[in-house]
Amino acid sequence: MSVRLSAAAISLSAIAVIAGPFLADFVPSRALAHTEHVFAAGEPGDPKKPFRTIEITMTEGPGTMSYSSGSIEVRKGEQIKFVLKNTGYLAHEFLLDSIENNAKHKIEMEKHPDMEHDEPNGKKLEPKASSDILWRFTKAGTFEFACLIPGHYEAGMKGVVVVK
Ligand SMILES: [Cu+2]
Repeated sequence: MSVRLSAAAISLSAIAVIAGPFLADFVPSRALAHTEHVFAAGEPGDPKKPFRTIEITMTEGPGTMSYSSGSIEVRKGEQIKFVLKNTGYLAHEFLLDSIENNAKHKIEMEKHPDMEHDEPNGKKLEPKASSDILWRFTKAGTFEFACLIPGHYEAGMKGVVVVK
């Protein structure tokens, strides 16, 4: 990691020498690259194209937290509009990603539990809030939606989308 960072620092300073005034243009695009995202589960949907709507509620029960659906099957290429409703008393999330990415993200959330999510593949919903996600499943496989607020995943807030 430190080797890669210092290599990047060297190439940046080399560019600074060569590019001079153009560096100002270069730096912001590097910063933007950080927020660019290759989504594991497909891509943001196109509202002009047909989609199927699936409503998912999020709530808590005695000792449990869950989504109203724990397993969803879709066809490869299909667009799904997830209509999300938090009917509980706590904030919840719906983060659609690969199982591996959610596992990594979960570790980050344990360090930064107040992380906010409002992304094409993930939303955080306050109690009684609703939102939606339009998603196109371009890849076959098993993906996961999860709430990574510490403790929620363990209490049952996870589900799978099986794309065939
Ligand atoms: Cu939750």
